[in-house]
Amino acid sequence: MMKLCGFPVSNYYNKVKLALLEKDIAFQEEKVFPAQSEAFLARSPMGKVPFLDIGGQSIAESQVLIEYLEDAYPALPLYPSDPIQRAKCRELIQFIELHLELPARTLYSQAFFGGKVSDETRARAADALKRGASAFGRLVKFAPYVAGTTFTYADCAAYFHLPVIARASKAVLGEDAIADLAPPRAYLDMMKQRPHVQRIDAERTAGAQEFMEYVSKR
Ligand SMILES: N[C@@H](CCC(=O)N[C@@H](CS)C(=O)NCC(=O)O)C(=O)O
Repeated sequence: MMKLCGFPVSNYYNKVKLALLEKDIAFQEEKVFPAQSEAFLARSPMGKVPFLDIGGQSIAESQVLIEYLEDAYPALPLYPSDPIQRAKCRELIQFIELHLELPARTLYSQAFFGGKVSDETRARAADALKRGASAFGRLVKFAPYVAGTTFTYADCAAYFHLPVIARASKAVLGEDAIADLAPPRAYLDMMKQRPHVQRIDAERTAGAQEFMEYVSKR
C-alpha cells in the first residue's frame, strides 16, 4: 500500500494527507523527519518531507504528489472540471506556496524555534510577504472555499499553510504585517467541520512534542 512519509506537524505533509483522506485513497503513514543522510536523500532528494513511497518508488514535492493522486485516482476529483478553473486553482496553490509560504519560512526559526533572524532576512521577508499578500488577496475567493464554490486541493494547501504564515509574520514582523494574511475565522471554522480536518488537527497536536524534540536535537 502507498505510504505517505513525513511527520504530522508539517504543513506540506498535512496538505497531501488531507487530499488522500478526502479522495478516500487507502494509504499508510511512515513517520520520518527531514534528514540529509544518503539513505534519506535516496528517497527524497532534497531531504524534505512529504514524499510518497509507492512500492519502493518514491516521489517528492507535495504539489507533484497532488497531481499524481489526481491522475491515478480520478474517481473523486478535487480540481474543478473546467480547464481554466483548474488552472486558477493551481495558480492559487502556487501563489500561496511561492509567494507566501516560502518567504514566511525564512522567519520560522525565530517564530517557532527560539532562533533569531537577521535584519536583512526580516526586511526581505516583509517585502516579499507584502507583495505576496496583495497578490493572494486578488486571487482568493473564500466563496466559501478558497478557489470558489467547491472544496479543492487549494483548500488542502490553504488550510494548513495560511495560519502558519500568519503566525510567523505576526511573531517576527508584528501585528500590522498580517492584516491581509490571516484567513477569515469563518473559513477556518467551516474547514474544521470536516472530519478529516479534525483528524489531521488532532494528529498534529499529538505529534507536536516529538517534533520539538527532533528540532532540539538537530
Ligand atoms: N516544496 C516542498 C516543501 C516541503 C518542505 O519545506 N517541507 C519541510 C517540512 S514542512 C521540510 O522537509 N523541511 C526540511 C528542510 O528544509 O530541510 C513541498 O511542497 O513538498
